[in-house]
Amino acid sequence: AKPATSPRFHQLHSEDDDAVRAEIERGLRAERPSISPKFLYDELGSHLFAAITQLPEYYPTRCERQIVERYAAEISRHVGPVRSLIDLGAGDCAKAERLFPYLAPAQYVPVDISVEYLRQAVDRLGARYTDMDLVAVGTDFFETLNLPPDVGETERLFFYPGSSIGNLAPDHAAALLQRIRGACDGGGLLIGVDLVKPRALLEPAYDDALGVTAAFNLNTLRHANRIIDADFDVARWTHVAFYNEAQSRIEMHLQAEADLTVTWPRGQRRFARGQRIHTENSYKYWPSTFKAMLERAGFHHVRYWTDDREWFALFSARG
Ligand code: AVI
Repeated sequence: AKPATSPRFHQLHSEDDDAVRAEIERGLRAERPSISPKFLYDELGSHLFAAITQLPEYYPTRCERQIVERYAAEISRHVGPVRSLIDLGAGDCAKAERLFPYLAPAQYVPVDISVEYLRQAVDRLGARYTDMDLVAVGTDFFETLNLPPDVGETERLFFYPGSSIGNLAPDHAAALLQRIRGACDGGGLLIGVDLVKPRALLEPAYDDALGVTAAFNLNTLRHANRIIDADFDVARWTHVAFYNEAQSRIEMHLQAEADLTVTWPRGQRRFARGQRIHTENSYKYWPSTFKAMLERAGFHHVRYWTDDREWFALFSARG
């Protein structure tokens, strides 16, 4: 039964400000400058990403939704009984909510780096699903998957939709899968994965005609300005996105449109015209490669479903 105190909010981990500043400064000073993709998601960045998911060019969200709508009953049979649904990077919780009628979890555990961002969504869910135990967890699950003791230990299903796994380099993705496997203890994993496809389909999804993805990428510079008190002039940088076929990944960069000097209290960096800051990779997988990765992480009974065009896959695996 649902405890009287649901929903509950746990903030287990938040990075300290100095570490965040140091990480950005290190990336800017590097020979091949980069800013981690996590800095795409300040408040405006999260709204811009939500707008991206509505663009005609950005197919992953729609493909995944089609798979869930079409195969929900089959997926839930494969997944088996679910007591705790643990949603990694839950955001507004909308994707998991679509599964509630099929999986009927007794407990829903949205996990995100910031509980604050989750709070509104979870309060809304609490009013709608009065019998469900809601436990929101603020933790960086790339670092650790220690969950609070009130998260049920049996019949756990981890849910990691949207192909967010694609934003990790394959060795980090494999390490995260292993960590999930270790935490699911007889339960399972439901995970969305974007598939390899021709460049002509991939590139517009990351360089749309309205320029929403460009704004999403460029907003990183504003975010960096706020964090390290730098003076990036966003107007002098442009968004670059291309498919690196050899590595099966979309790369996003920001390119200096003139010789520029960027200054912040503890440092400075010159960028030559045309020089780039790498901001994101988005890996695309062959189904067989991803299945092998899941099996190497210790998962078994791996199955996947795709949309009509076989652009996106939703994998289910037992842990
Ligand atoms: C969140 N992640 C799966 C998105 C992707 O497709 O890699 C982020 C994104 N970057 C540009 N557009 C969307």
